[in-house]
Amino acid sequence: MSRVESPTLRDRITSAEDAAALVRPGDNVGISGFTGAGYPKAVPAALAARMAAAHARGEEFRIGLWTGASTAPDADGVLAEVDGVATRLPYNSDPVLRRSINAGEVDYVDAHLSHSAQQMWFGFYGTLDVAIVEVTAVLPNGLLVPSSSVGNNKTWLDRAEKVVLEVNHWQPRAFEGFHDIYYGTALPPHRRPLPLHEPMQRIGEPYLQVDLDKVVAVVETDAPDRNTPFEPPSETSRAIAEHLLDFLRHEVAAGRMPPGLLPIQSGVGNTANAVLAGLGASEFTGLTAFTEVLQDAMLDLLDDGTLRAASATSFGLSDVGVEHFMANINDYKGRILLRSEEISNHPELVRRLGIISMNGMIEADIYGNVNSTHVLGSAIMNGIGGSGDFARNAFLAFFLTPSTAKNGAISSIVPMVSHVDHTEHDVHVIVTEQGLADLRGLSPKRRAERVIDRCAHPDYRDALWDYFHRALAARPTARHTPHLLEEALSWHQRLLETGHM
Ligand code: 0RQ
Repeated sequence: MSRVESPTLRDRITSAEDAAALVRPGDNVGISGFTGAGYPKAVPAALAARMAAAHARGEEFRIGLWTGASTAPDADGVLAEVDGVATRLPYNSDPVLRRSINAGEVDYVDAHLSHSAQQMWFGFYGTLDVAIVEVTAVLPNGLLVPSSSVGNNKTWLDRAEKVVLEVNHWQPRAFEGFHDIYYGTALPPHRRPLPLHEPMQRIGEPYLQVDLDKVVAVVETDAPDRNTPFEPPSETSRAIAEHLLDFLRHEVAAGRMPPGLLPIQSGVGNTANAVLAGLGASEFTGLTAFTEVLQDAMLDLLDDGTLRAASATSFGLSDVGVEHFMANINDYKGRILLRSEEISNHPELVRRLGIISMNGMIEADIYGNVNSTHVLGSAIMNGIGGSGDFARNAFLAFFLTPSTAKNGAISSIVPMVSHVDHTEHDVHVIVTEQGLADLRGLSPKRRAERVIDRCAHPDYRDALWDYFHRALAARPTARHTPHLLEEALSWHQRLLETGHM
């Protein structure tokens, strides 16, 4: 049975190929999708086929591609493979597209996720020609039941000149009621405080709205989200989790946090997943999450009562996680809310709710600056994503990493990061499997001592102490944040020369 219940839109049901034909070379195209959930499954591939045919004829066919965050091989990947992406924002983790970005062939705008919608409204990105948005169903009155992510869909639907809807029968129809879409945002100087005081408060509506006159095509699909399997927690990630949990216990004992903690935000990836698993095995219970992505471990926490409820903008589940969610969907109703990313990541809300943020990183320097995005200062890994939205405004901002990368060939603690995403002012606690450095209230020199002592791997500790002491001795008039600039950079350069990178 068709899920397109609006008679007006039922008349516009068409094939993915016909829908893709509505996109023109040079268009800016805003698609749904966030961490492999809720992206359009059919039109991007059909568009890629058109692009390949155009390129074979010697014609240029590339687009500006805007999303919620990362998508999947059958969205970002297929378009990148045919060299169909000219510009991309605000976040990518697709390996094929990453290669094109790092080869200098794609202009990538790596933006704070909470900024992406408003920067579009401000007009910073130009016009949005086409939105291609996956939904679960279209109601008789034209309201849209969102799917497994919300991301920037509200903004893309609002602002695009033409809209293509993909109605995916694979998404559970019972998704209706899992979303809270806030339509009260305004541009400065007309902004008002966001009326959200609790992580699970509803401030919007369960549906996305679209001007039916703009909908040029509706495509029905039945295809799964891309589901990334998680590795079981390693010894390293378990040690990171243990340090972090001990610290939270300490904060509760010191009276700086209630026993039920404050709402948690967790980044994606295996380390973050291990921390959540550690929380599940701990004595903490009745917590809430105000986060971006609900990965498998969050479902486990909801199941065992560690988490009472979770607000996010997207799922990011493995096959097993999806199966479990679908089989028990009604038990999660009212305990999971998906919001637009401009709300899930909103600095005002992160500050008001007092979030505990926990994000991965590539490297940190001894003074507490964090690089989340670049290898050797130049090649992008993924992007800043929501890590800046949360860390900058969090009650407590953790950054987590194994103390070494590439099988021990590289220290994740360095004299000076090769790229800065989170400055020393935004980073509260650094955690590696070696230990945890609480940097709150410390001057740069005291931070350096603590980071080297607690977080660096023993193989690199002496070299870091040596650097710090020589930097301190080098210039008696520059001892606030002592550095030996050339040497700090050559630390990274050395890795290049030894062939590890
Ligand atoms: O690369 O797969 O090629 O070997 O970085 O590293 O150890 O698997 O760690 O999955 O936790 O990701 C920062 C990338 C960490 C992630 C980052 C290489 C390493 C490997 C991945 P290979 P791991 P994780 C909410 C929050 C920014 C966005 C964010 C991230 C790869 O956490 O993208 O926080 N964060 N969003 O080998 C060279 C080092 C390295 C290194 C790791 N020191 N030097 N390479 N790597 N450390 C979610 C969203 O916003 C959507």
